[in-house]
Amino acid sequence: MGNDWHPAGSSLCLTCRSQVIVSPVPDNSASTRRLREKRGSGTQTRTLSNGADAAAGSRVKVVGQVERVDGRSLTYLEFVDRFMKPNLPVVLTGLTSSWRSSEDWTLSGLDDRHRPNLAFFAQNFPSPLVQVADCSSREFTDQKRLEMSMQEFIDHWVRNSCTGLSNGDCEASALLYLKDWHFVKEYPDYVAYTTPTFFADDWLNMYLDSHPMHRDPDNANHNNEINCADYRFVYMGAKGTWTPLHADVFRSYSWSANVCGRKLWLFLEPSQSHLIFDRNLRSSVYDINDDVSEKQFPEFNKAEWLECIQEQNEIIFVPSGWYHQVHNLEDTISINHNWFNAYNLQSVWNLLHDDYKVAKEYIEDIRDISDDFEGLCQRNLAANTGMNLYDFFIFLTRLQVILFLKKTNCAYSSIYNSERLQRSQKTDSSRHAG
Ligand SMILES: O=C(O)CCC(=O)C(=O)O
Ligand SMILES: [Fe+2]
Repeated sequence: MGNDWHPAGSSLCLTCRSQVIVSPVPDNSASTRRLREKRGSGTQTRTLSNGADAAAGSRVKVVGQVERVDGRSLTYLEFVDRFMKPNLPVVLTGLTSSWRSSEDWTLSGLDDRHRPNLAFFAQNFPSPLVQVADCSSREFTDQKRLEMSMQEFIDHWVRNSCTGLSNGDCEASALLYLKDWHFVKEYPDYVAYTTPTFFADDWLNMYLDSHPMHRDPDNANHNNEINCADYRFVYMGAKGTWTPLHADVFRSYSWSANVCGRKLWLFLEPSQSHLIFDRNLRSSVYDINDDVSEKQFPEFNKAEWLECIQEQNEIIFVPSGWYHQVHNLEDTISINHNWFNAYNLQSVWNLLHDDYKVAKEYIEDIRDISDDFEGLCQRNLAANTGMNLYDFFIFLTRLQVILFLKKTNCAYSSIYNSERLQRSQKTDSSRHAG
């Protein structure tokens, strides 16, 4: 969809994963409490987290479950033919048994179910600043983001944990969800997991290991160029934390592995995306379990959802452009990557092209008085979508070189680094000479 638009100047983190919408909308979401599930003739309701009931009127029509396949008996070509090429979700089992994260990051609990080893995180990964979503406050099209240290986040989690309290009397306090933590970048020497072969053809993170996706000329930090952010994340949240309805950044694929805990996913296929938008195709539903206004979103009730409960050690493949909403049904840690490759590059281009048209329309009224209208469009496009048309063409050009060198077994990053070194030495010596 090309409707993911923030007004220029909004502070979208370029490596946040969700690509969400548009102009400010009033915060009318009473966050998720109850999922109404209509099957056949009856409507079932299911409690998702502690708290009040969802207002009547919300209807989530679940028409099927996501397929589950044992990843150990699936070949790469089968994965491509059955899921990646046709752009269909799947849950893969049996792929995480050797991961260090499964061992270090969890404590064993009842019935072989593990729970997060929070003390391990506080001790071993004392990140000074992590991004945390406050699941009960909406800010534009996403949850309100806060920054805090890992220790503060863990302290909050422990203080508010219901585990072990017989009266269920939890402190009424914000449900905080650590999201988009660039774990691999921050702790490159700690190998928490290996990317399963099915998801290894990843042009996005391969590129970002040596280049930034977008460089704002007003804000360039050339010295730091090599430390470009990536789309490899860890998510950690207590039972009840959740992620609002969205499609992923750049219309990338994502994969998400539960190191421990369980998640409920609701998926909507791309051909139905228009059903969750308002009449002007400007804003989309934030929380599908909310009392979605029929007046604002007249077609919402027609949407047909696929559901999946993802267990510990299972990996879900999220195809391009599928809207999804996610709820942690237990205290959960997951590893999530976004990526694209030849199979979904067309979707990335379609999104960029659509967003470019929206960017232009948005400032059409100042075209005549702008010195550099096209430049402004590209700047806004990058601010809202994470890259602009120039970034995309540069990406494609460099990518060909990277893929060629990879094929011929040359280490691209060492060539790139030595070039950079030579360039900076030249700049240094001319600076000294001057
Ligand atoms: O686990 C979550 O809360 C959200 C994950 C997600 O949206 C994704 O992996 O694409
Ligand atoms: Fe997502």
